[in-house]
Amino acid sequence: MPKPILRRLTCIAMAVVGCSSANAPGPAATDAGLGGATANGLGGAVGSGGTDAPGGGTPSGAAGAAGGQTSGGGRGGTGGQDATSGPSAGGGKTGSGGESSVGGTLSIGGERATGGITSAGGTAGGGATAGTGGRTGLGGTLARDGGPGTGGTSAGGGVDGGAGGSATGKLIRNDMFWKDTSGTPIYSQGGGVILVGDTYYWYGVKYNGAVTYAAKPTSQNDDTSFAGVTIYSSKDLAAWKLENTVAFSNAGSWFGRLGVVYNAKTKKYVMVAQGAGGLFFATSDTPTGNFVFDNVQTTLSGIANGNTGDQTTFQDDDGKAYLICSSMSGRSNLYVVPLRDSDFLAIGTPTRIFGGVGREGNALFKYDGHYYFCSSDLHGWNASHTYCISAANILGPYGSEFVMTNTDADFSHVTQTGFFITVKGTAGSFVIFAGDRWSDFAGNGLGYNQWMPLGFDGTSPIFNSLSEWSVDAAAGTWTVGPNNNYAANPSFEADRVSVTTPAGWTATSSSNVQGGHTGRWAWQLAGAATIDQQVASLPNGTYTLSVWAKGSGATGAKLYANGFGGTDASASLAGANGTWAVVSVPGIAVSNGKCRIGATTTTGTITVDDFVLVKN
Ligand SMILES: [Ca+2]
Repeated sequence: MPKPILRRLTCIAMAVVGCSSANAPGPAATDAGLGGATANGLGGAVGSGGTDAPGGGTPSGAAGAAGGQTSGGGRGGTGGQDATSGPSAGGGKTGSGGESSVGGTLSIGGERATGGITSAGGTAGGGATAGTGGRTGLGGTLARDGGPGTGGTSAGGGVDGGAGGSATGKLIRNDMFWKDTSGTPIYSQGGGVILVGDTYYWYGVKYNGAVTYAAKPTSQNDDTSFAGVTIYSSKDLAAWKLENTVAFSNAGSWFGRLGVVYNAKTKKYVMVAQGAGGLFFATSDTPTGNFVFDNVQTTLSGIANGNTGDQTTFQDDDGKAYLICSSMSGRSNLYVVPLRDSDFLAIGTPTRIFGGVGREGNALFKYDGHYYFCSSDLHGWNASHTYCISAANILGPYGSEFVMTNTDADFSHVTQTGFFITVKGTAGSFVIFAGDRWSDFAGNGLGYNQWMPLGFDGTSPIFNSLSEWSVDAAAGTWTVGPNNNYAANPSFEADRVSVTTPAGWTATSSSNVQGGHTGRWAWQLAGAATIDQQVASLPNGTYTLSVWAKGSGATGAKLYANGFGGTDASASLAGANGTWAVVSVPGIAVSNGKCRIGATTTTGTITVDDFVLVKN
């Protein structure tokens, strides 16, 4: 069973971090050169904010504008380019620091304030002088990571330092079907991303069943027939352009689990996949070209049972490329397999790095000199927590297996380990966990691609189960998104089987039932029953809680929030009938960084799904 304890401990630690003072740049809100209390005011070209001038609703500091002494950036405010926050300026709740903005010495970062590019844990922006580290200064309360050294020199936030700076960040929204730049759904499963120059290329498989499910995500299918390998490009990791779809006439009955690596000797991009009954190789002169079939290895010597379970590719900084895989049939052996050095068109000698229990969804990333081999349980198309082993050398020896922190609370945001992207920028680096949600074949919710940022506690990776976050690929930083849903496992899709306590929740007298508002599952309370979860690590502020519900005779039913530092809040669910309807509890003023959310009833039955706890 999942153990949410780890997640909570981590969140508590994050919340404590969030309480310390910070030094994020504050938006400069002025009105035609004078800091007035004007909503929606625009800062003058060289205006100075006046004393006590509050920022307007959506103020924009103009170039050169200086925030007033105690001016507060308004919600949504944007610091102007080169703006200088005043000594006590407060960043707006979702304010963004300007590109070269400098945080004032006593400034307080907004709860989701975003530091400017050059102030991400840098010299004056995030925690240099006050020593609070970039993590609260730039990234907001929940933000983590940003890489070692992002925190200021005297800051406490070195290792976990500034998540920060995202003046140009782009939102990643999970739990939905992604669209490419032309508005067409992105069909890419079981693939990988490589970086060529300043452009990321994303390869994955388009299955015909994925098209069917995205068009009507109400019941899963088993149509794994191969439509092609899609190739998308992006410079910001958020907007993806479809460059090509490559079909292979000899793909076979199963084609998938592919990766692309570049061989400098042959100057070829090499695609490695499961296909045509073995290990399938194809090449292209360019990252987006029509990859041409080269060969299939049908028997892989040195790998138990002669072929791979799941697999991905990994290319190290020295250019060497590897197949990352488990063995077929039981999948109880894990391997790092060098590809043939001369052309990458065959495998070399496998090194068995782990064994004894079945693992799949195998993928590897490198961070701060350590290699992390991650994998999942044998849950078929369903979600799993994420197992991890790490080593200083890619061929090992690897240490003891552990479950990646937070991945047990909602089974890796209802995904299976897919692949990883290491984002290196001007202000830091971090790793994206690119999870595969095989919802087309498992029916477990919306969307195929769920990407979450990883943080680190020393050499221990920490999973941040976010539904929305902002990535700044150029800076190598990230922040929590303004519409992030803070509830874990909100749609009850993590548990693929019948349970009486769902992952991430506590429950009495209830169980999951099939037929969700979204996905396969919902949660049903019968008689005197309750389901709830403690959400920690919440930035203080006002929240709205909502849930979809239907029911019968549930006269005492209610949706509730408590333990958030204010008066308990609730809304009746007693009116729920046989049709799904949404009920909300607005105005939850969180002042202690946490909130318990749930639903309860005393009579009848009520079925709930799709909890959302979002900051206003
Ligand atoms: Ca559901």
